[in-house]
Amino acid sequence: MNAALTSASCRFPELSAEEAAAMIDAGSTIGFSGFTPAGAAKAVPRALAAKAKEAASRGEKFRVRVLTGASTGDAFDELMAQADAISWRAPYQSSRTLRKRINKQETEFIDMHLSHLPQMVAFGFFGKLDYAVIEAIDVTSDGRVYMSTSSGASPTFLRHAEKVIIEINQHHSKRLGEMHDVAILPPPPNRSPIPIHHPLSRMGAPFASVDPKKIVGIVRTDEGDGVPPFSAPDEASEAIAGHVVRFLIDELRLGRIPPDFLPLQSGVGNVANAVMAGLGKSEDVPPFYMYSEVFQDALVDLMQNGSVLGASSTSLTLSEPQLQRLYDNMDFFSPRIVLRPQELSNNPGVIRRLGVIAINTALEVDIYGHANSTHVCGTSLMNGVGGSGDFMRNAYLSIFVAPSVAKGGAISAIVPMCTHVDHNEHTVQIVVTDQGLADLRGLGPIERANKIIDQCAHPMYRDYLHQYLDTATMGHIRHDLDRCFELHRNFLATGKMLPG
Ligand code: 0RQ
Repeated sequence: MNAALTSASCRFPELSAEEAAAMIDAGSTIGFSGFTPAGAAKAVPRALAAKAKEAASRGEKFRVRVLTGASTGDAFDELMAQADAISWRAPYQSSRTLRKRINKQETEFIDMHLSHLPQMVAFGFFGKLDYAVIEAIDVTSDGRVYMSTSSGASPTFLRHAEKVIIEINQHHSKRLGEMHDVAILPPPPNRSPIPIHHPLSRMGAPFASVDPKKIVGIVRTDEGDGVPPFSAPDEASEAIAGHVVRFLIDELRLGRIPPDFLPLQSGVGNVANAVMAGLGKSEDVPPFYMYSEVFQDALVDLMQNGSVLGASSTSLTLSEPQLQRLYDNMDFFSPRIVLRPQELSNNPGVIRRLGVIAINTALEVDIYGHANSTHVCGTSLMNGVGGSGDFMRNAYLSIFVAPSVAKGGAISAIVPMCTHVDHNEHTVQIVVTDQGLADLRGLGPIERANKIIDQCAHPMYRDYLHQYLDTATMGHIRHDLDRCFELHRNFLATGKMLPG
């Protein structure tokens, strides 16, 4: 370990990643930066994974409790899960190996709304936060931390952790600070109205703050976020995008969306990317703003061609070529993007105030409009609810999209009853599959059911679903409690929801 200068006025101990990992005891709770792979700590998680592997080679276990803003990338969750270094994880993940461990109950996982995370940390619901490990582009001697490609929960981790390690990543543009707008809400009931009246409103500072006495060291890195590029949209995604775009244009014509449009939020994944690209291409959709949590690849082009005027997000989740395009054109992009902590990017009050149009993907939707985003057959975690609930519950328009079938038709996205409910019938307003769109606003349960089956279910499942509805027990909502999970039971028994 040797002392060295970081920024001009600043002197903190310089550590190798291995020295940093050596300080961290098994069982520690660590808040890492990162919201998606964007801005995730890199060197210290890798060194912790190596430490866990080394412990395993001696027949011992080294495991820690991991908090981040949202998911991370292969270089973090995947690597740490492969080394069995994670005993407990919140609030979101999308790693294949970690998912397996969670579903085998080898790792405890707390699936939660992302906007709730900072408050939960602040009030100590996860216990003491031993360390914050935060990627930054710079840190000053008085404790100003200039974060990299995401804000997420890092400002809160920096405030509440007992010890802090900063990964200074020189891969990123030094101008990223121009996009960050950091504020931490005071505890209730002392919260004044949040002064965000427009997606690009600013209310805070370009840096997060930390007590410099807590910084135990700096680790230097030079490494991209490793965000995988999106593959070209498939046929189903294109069809879904077409239905969403036509619907929004109709809403605009009917005056239910104002002429200068409303801010949009869109989830991650290929369907979401296809919808954004479809909206950007449409000549009938006026240029619009994003109020979202993830700024993803499609938006770089859309901003440059003027289809997207500006964006509020908590992360720049961009593949390397798109990120470099942004860095090469910072004079253009910097005034058009605001990166906020997730408590603000996903804040229910702001989302309702701005009238956000939210578009997210579900695994399955039932005939009454409940949506399952997280648990296959009600038991196996896929990724987590992420920010989808923050947006869907509070949006002006809550739109769920999903391909009508998965696994080559073996699974229907439209089912009699969802095996797990993340978003209920009172929240879900519009359901869209490649087959069509069901606008559920103003409809009672049986009207909703018929519309969802006729517009959204794949033709091969429609007869089954109608027959289920027609023969189910009478009530305000009709269900047959013996048969409501028959499709799921068939799938678990035979690998197909319907025989044949
Ligand atoms: O599996 O890749 O093995 O074929 O699920 O499905 O259609 O590729 O869609 O990548 O957008 O993921 C809901 C998981 C959809 C995601 C979910 C299988 C399907 C495929 C993926 P394969 P697709 P996507 C913003 C908001 C919750 C969080 C959220 C998600 C795989 O969108 O995690 O919205 N959402 N956050 O074959 C069994 C079903 C299935 C199914 C699809 N009914 N049963 N498997 N699959 N439907 C982001 C943040 O919060 C950061």
